[in-house]
Amino acid sequence: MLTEINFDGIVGPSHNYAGLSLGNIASASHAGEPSYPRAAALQGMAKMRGNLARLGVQGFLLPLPRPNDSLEQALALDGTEPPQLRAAPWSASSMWTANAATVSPAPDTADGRCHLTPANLVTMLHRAQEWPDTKRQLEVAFGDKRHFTIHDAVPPTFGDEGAANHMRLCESHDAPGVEVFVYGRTGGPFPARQHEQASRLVARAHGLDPARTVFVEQNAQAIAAGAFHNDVVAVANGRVLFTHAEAFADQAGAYEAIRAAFPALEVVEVPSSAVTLQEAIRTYLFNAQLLTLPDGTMALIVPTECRESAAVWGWVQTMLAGNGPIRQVIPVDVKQSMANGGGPACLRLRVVCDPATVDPRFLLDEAKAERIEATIAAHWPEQIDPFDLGTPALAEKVVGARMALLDALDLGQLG
Ligand code: SUG
Repeated sequence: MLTEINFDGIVGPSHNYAGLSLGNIASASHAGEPSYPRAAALQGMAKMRGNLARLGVQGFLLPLPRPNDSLEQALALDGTEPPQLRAAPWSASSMWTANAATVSPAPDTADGRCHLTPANLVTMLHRAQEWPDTKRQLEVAFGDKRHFTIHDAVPPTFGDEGAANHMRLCESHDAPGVEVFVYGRTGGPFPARQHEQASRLVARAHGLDPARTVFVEQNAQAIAAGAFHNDVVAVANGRVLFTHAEAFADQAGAYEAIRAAFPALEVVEVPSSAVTLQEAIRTYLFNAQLLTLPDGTMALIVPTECRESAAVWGWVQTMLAGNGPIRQVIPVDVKQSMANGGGPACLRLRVVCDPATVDPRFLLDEAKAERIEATIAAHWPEQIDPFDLGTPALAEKVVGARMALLDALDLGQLG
């Protein structure tokens, strides 16, 4: 029985605001502020609990080891370096598991296995350190080689940011789907993090059928406005593509190309006259989880920032009054993650598979949620100020906190 499982990243104990992501407006505008790792992780858990109740299944991935000793050494830190270099080995950015990997479910691939390629994230130093540890974790969670193939990351210099620039349309999870890869072109004020050749390489490595694979260019204006990943301006689920009208370089051409491969496509487009690109990026309306509920209707899990925006909430009310495919809009508070540019959709990696083939230690239930929350409450720092980064006292605290979590989940092998 194939089903879609959301694997949310548990927010790590070193969660902080160092302003490391050029082109990510939230990250830049909160740089230097104190962060609240305990609150951040509990917000993430509350989101997971909500979706567990809604869907009956929920997975998670663990924070990666921080501070990253080998990166600290490689950077030859001696106190004279810019603070951003000092902060990079401490980043908790692996919480945004939409950037952990690109996933092609078994019905889409030539060998009938689910393929995962960890994202190399080479554009940003603090993110480029993630993939070897991410791969190690994926190899445990999806270690059953009869059902999963885990690749190496795409070689540099082709930037790959994983599922954040990838969408799947399908009639049902166990039917072959159409995979849409969205890439950017360099030349604007901010980096285009997803390289076209990275997307094409992943599609080849996963053994996708070219007739069911579509490559679409991101709108350069969207990247310039702060849509550093396509999932900030579009999300797909089932037959539905929920998108801002200015998401793609050639909007009509993108719909046409997708429709040619997937005739049942239903587009829910938000016009710029209702929600500007800037407001969409500020509120993260599209960085939403578009879920199919057990009754077959769709719900959109949005950040609470959407409810606070007159333009966005006005559009939502109009949409709900119609008879489109999205029947509910549910706000969740992930403000600590949002302040670093990570909404509800950034925090999850979708894997379509049979839950029985996943290492059960990565699947959530009520008892485990309580155990994780108790560990967070006991061990996660309440607050981190930027000048704490690099101190031995904080290092001891965050290393100990992660170890306590691994112990609580019987995953000490990832230590
Ligand atoms: O890569 N923020 C992340 C946010 C990732 C959001 N993911 C998706 N859209 N799928 C990023 O820019 C900020 C870290 C800092 O500034 O300390 C950061 O890495």
